Amino acid sequence: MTEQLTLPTAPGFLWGASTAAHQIEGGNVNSDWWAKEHAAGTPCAESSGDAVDSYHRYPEDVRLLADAGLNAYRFSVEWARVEPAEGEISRAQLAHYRRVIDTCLAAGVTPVVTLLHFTLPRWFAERGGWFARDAVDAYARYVETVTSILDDVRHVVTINEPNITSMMLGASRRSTLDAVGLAAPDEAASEIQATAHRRAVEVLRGLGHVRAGWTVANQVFQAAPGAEAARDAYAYPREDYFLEVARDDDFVGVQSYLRTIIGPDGEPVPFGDDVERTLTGWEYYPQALGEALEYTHRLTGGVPMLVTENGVATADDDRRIDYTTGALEGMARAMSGGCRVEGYLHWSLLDNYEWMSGFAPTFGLIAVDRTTFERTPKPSLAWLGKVARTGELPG
Ligand code: GCO
Repeated sequence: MTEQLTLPTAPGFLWGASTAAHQIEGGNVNSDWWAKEHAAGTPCAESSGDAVDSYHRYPEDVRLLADAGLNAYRFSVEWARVEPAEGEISRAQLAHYRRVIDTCLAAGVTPVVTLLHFTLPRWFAERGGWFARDAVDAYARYVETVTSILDDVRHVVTINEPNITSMMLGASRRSTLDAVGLAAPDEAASEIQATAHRRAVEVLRGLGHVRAGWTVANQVFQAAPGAEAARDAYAYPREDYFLEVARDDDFVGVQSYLRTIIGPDGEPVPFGDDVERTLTGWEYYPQALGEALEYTHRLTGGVPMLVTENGVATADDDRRIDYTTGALEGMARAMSGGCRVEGYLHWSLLDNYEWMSGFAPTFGLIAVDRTTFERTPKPSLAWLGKVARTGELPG
């Protein structure tokens, strides 16, 4: 029996794709990640270099997205560009990001603006990053600065995946730098980011027209038989804490790719050799999104959700369509079960720089030639646009 699943359609629902500045713009030389990529013994496979030159080519990127029938674009503002030295604001860079917003609006695309997507200005990182005495004030000042370009913007993400940042900081503080995985988070960093987030929400709400939230990397923690308590203990500092903070927000960004099974020893259970893996080495598990939405709904007590990332690293675009079909089926079921979801933003619009893994894992709906920067939409882009227009999953 085929189940009849209905999905909402554009324009009432946000259907689009996500990116992040460091991963697509290129030349982000004043950021801590650029420094990390270029440090002796760097764990990064390669430099982000020119990335995919979206800093200059964003009009084409937005046009391709809009032409496919999508109506939302999530991108990030790069703090290291807007405030290249402490207290020194670049009006030209603010104007650049305002042009990105204007380009979206002119194309009928709703901009979803992330204020901080992992990368920090070097000056901020060098004085201790989130652990510096006045880190929250410095971040709040940056947020206030960016408000000057947020006219007509309705969706703002304050901090992307603070839970992953806390895990990265947890790993580095125990001097197992870059053993990122799901390391025990630095709980001080979690609290500082929560404080910074609340300050940003307050500033953004002051504008009157902005709805603010943060995004949480959802790992769909599952318990192996008998490991329920171990699962809960593992999940709390890595995920639940951040969802609890989101209870007071206007929306919460759900970012979902995979699941993690926790064994009775309280550690993730490695998956077997028979499991299909993606180019990031993750289990191919499209059901993750529906489960992540239901979990987030429960933990936040029903705060509206925006899928701010969901996708798969694969060189086979048919697998991307298959994965996304499974994910959207899960989303449709979650919605019919009472989850309030306001949009689906696929990760990613473009093949891009995947942090330590470099350019090899391709998540994009659009391929990019690394030498000429020529964009070539994959079939999945038109496919997602059709889903957005019709609310139907073909096949
Ligand atoms: C993250 C990000 C993205 C990634 C994506 C795929 O969570 O790491 O928000 O920057 O590229 O999740 O790994």
